[in-house]
Amino acid sequence: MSDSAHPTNGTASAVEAETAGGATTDDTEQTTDDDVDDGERTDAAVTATATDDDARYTFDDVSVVMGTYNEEEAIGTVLADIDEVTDGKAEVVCVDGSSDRTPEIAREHGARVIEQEPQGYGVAVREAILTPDRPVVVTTDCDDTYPMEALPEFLAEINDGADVVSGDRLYHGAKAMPAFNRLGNHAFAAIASLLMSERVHDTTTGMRAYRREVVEEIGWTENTGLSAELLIRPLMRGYDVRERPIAYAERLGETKLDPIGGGAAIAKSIVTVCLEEQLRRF
Ligand SMILES: Nc1nc2c(ncn2[C@@H]2O[C@H](COP(=O)(O)OP(=O)(O)O)[C@@H](O)[C@H]2O)c(=O)[nH]1
Ligand SMILES: [Mg+2]
Repeated sequence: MSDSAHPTNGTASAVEAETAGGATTDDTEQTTDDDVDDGERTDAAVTATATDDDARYTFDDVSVVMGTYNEEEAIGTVLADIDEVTDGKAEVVCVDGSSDRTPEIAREHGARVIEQEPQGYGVAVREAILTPDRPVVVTTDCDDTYPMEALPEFLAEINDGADVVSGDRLYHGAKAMPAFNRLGNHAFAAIASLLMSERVHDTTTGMRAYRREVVEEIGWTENTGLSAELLIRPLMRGYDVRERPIAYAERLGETKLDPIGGGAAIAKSIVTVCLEEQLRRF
């Protein structure tokens, strides 16, 4: 396990994955220089790995999804970046609750817009991850904080066998993040690591790539805490979850998360989800 790209691998219990779609190969080798997957995963989970050159996913297999809530300042930049980095190939899905011009701008950029009353981050993002039928789903926030330039690296990790690739904002210091949030995020990672007996570094990041089977096979329960749940449940079920350092930029527009109420909700989600997953093992 190297420091520069700390992988987060599950403990290989109770894996429920079924075989993947187009990229399934017979090649079950998933070794990388820092992948410490300990080899007890089921055959089905292991065959969900795209490691054969002919079966590698491209951006034609990727959907980038996000909740959008009054993000007219940022959405043009975010969608233009995705377009540029993926050469226009990635599909974009926005679950939108805006009262400003966000959905119009999204449509102008060719995104698919699903309208939904604003009910919180997790309600929007759950809809967003379950909507596409492409084999790789990438989440991001629509606030220009996340580096779309990292999409090729995330896709490469999926092609290398990862089930979930999670962007770790704290590795590089996250100086653009408000200090209170940064402190909170370090605390969330510490609590989750203790409860899982597995070191994680950033539980609430909004930028991750998932094999579609992972998002479909797990039942998601959290709202504000969905981001943490999306890391914890796959990891505790033995999926190959890898954290990768990413840059994090200052937000365009206003945050939609109340730091205190939202932080408390996230802490509660982390404890609840970790305990549920521990109990599930018995
Ligand atoms: N559709 C929808 N999107 C939301 C809602 N709440 C937050 N979002 C979006 O979810 C993403 C994360 O919210 P954000 O304000 O960036 O949270 P922060 O990163 O914790 O500051 C942004 O793209 C928001 O526009 C909501 O109730 N409905
Ligand atoms: Mg954000």
